[in-house]
Amino acid sequence: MKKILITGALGQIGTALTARMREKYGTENVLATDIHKPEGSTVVENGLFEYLDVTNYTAIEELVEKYKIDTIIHLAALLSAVAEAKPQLAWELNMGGLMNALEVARIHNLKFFTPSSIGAFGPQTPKDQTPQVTLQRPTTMYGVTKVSGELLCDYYYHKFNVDTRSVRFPGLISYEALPGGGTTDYAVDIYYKALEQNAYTSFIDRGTYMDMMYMPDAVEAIIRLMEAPVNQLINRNAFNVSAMSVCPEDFEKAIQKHIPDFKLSFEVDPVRQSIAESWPNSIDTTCARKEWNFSPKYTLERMTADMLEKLNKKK
Ligand code: AKB
Repeated sequence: MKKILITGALGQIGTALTARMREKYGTENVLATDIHKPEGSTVVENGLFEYLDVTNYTAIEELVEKYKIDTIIHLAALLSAVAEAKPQLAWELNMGGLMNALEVARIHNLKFFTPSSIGAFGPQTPKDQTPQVTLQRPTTMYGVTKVSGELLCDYYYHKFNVDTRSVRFPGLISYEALPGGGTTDYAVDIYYKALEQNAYTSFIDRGTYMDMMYMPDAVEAIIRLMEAPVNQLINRNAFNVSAMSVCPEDFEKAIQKHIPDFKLSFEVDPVRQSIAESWPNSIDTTCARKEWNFSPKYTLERMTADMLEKLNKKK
């Protein structure tokens, strides 16, 4: 029986993943944790929840012992735009938290997942169909922590035999919880504003391509990778995963099929634009598809129809 501890469970991925894992593995087998405890949150109210500051090693260990945890899903981290504004805090949280969680996993022999990101690539990385193994010299603090995190997970696997697994997530689009301070956030915001105002002003410039994926595919990817037999995984660094390579005008066209008078305009944020330009246009997901059967279901069109329907219901 799995006993899973999720850190950063109130974040964009955590909110959707906690709900799905509770459904799949049983509410009593999934412990959601976060540094916040908002009233009325489904993550807090629909199952086990504990306050956890991941920079506190002892606090993680106490929860692992108390709930007899066998798997850690470590999601607590600052995203790219916030990390660029607060680089020291980003290092402290993204690396300090990861190191603590990995150490607990080593000592208690736990299975381990933490996400990397397309942010782990940099301007010298091949831009199109970026390979699984390639040059990684990111120019953002977020990217520095993500590439270091990938290496640290590799180290714990090779040196201590900790079963670490990871994916490089692209921009994730979801309706359950908002992303907190990423470069790809425009791709979530655009749907909210399309319904509220029939218009959106994008902080990412026209023609800027980045990889994206709908949250149900991201959640399914985590579960599939975690359930893949050990001997099936050839690559141990974070797997490239993505469902689409898109620019703001692609969202505009997809939304206009449902809201014909939707208007897209641009007011580019230089910080997030330069982060976006340092990332790939599209990444190659062959290894994930071959080694653990990654197969996203949502195209841009299908995702757009579902996002608009789900957000309309929330109104
Ligand atoms: C961000 O934009 O920072 C994240 C990511 C791609 O890792 N969504």
